[in-house]
Amino acid sequence: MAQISKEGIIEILESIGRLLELKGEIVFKIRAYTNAARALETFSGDLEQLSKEERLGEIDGVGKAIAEKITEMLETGKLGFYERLKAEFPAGLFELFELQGLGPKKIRALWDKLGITSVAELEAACNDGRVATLAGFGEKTAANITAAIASRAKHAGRFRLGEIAGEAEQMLAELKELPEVGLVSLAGSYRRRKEVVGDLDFIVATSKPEVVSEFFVKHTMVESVIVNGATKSSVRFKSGIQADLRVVKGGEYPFALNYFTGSKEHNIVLRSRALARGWTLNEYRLALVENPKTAPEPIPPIHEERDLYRALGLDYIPPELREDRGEFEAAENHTLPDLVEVENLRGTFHNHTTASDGRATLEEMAEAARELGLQYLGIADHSKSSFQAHGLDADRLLAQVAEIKALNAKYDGHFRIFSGTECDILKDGSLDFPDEVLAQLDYVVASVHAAFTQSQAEMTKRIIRAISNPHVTMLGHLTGRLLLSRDAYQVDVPAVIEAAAETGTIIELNASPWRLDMDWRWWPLAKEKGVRCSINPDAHSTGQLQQLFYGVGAARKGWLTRKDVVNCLPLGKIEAELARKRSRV
Ligand code: DGT
Ligand code: CA
Ligand code: CA
Ligand code: ZN
Repeated sequence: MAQISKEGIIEILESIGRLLELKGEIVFKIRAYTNAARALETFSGDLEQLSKEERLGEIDGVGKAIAEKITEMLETGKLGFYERLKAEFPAGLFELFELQGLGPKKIRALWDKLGITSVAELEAACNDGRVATLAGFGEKTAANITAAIASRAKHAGRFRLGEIAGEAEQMLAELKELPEVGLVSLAGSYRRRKEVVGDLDFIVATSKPEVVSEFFVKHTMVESVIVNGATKSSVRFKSGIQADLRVVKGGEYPFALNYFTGSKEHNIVLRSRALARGWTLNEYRLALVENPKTAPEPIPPIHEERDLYRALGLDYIPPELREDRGEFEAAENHTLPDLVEVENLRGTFHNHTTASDGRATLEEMAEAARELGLQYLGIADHSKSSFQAHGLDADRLLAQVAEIKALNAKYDGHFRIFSGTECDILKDGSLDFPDEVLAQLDYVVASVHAAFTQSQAEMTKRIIRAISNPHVTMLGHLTGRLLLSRDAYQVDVPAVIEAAAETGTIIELNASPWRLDMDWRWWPLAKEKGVRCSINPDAHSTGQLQQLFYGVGAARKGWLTRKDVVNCLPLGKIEAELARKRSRV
């Protein structure tokens, strides 16, 4: 038996061709491999037999050297030459070949000139304009690459929560409207508000499963149907995300909802708590264990999820906390936090206007915030070092301060705009504006926007130096990550949290669905150290103010209450909070 299929061999030959081109080898050497791959595609004979008879070279397009390599692959399933060749390149570079329209020559140029060795780095270089200005590339190529990266991510099977929330909520709302539907909910990672979601899980209680399933699979939002069954249907929405619909009977609903909300880790603990009482818990019901060793407790009636938790000796655990990260102990001891809600927010900081890279004017942003029912809006346009985002210099910033003052006079205390800046943290941790300028603002967000490749020690020192400045009210997007796109830079998060606690600096929870940074996993530590959070939409348009919704989801996952979130403070109290650090000695 051959150790490898013909398709496998063709793939390796093609890869070799690409790698040789990447290496800058002469054309005929490259052609030898691509031609051999073409030849094998149309060859219908028995490769193994031919190899045994040492007659592979008789195939048109396969020379002696490549015939030997094919034999090696047939016999061992591998090719030493290929393994050695691959080892000459950084591993991440191979992902770049998955991007449509990007060949070895361009990849070589990106690697040589910009040091790009991964899709994430390439996306960042497209975003900050480095690709467009590279010789032989230009705006159009950069835009094509950005589109190719987006389409690859779309099919990679993971989605930022904010990318698919529109489809999820629309389907949910329409299912709710159906007369045949009794109860309906989204479950899974979406309900738990994970920052990245694999697929959507809808749970419906109905006595007419066919009607509901039919509605689901025939919806205009559906691109293709994967499974169309009586109790379970799966489809792919236009965004590319898969959505599962599970149809259950009314009595099964709390169990199905609970099971499919997860997380898996949370479910495992719930099940073992049930077992300890002599019960088995699954996605449909709670039942008595068969042949119990001791007499089981009677099962109380369960009408909703809350009843299930109570039966298992627990306070109701909100979906965002169901990650088996301490929620069981707290639910047993009645110490679960009263989680922050969207309705608790009174204002927001870190928003951009047309003065830097936003799409709405100051006044448009203020009006949109008022419409959302907020009492105040913080403006924090970029500072001058973020030139690609049209960062403001001191003159333009102070002109904006005056403009805000005039607008505030008009609002006459009913609403307030706070003057701020998103001040760049420079390489050495100094700030993009001198203290005299910062002192004229209501608050300052300090963020890292360049020199991401510093060592962890340097980056940590840089950020801590920046937040040690008494004018820095809050730290913007702590790690710089762009979900599914750019990794966080190296930074010692606990050390920064410690420094924020010591200096009285607020840490931002950047609510952009691309960021959700600082990550929810760190907030319990920040809270323990007494660091407060500001949920900031980082809005670059009026619509993006609603990103606050994702921020609240992440804050809830981080166990935060309204007391931990400064922008739950009303106008009249928030001013003192903003001034608190500056007035410390
Ligand atoms: P995702 O879709 O990858 O973002 O994450 P989830 O949590 O939505 O996972 P999914 O859709 O595969 O399954 C939904 C829930 O169903 C999951 O959170 C817990 C439950 N579940 C699925 N498979 C298992 C399993 O093997 N064991 C247990 N205990 N629960 C499971
Ligand atoms: Ca899911
Ligand atoms: Ca699923
Ligand atoms: Zn920023």
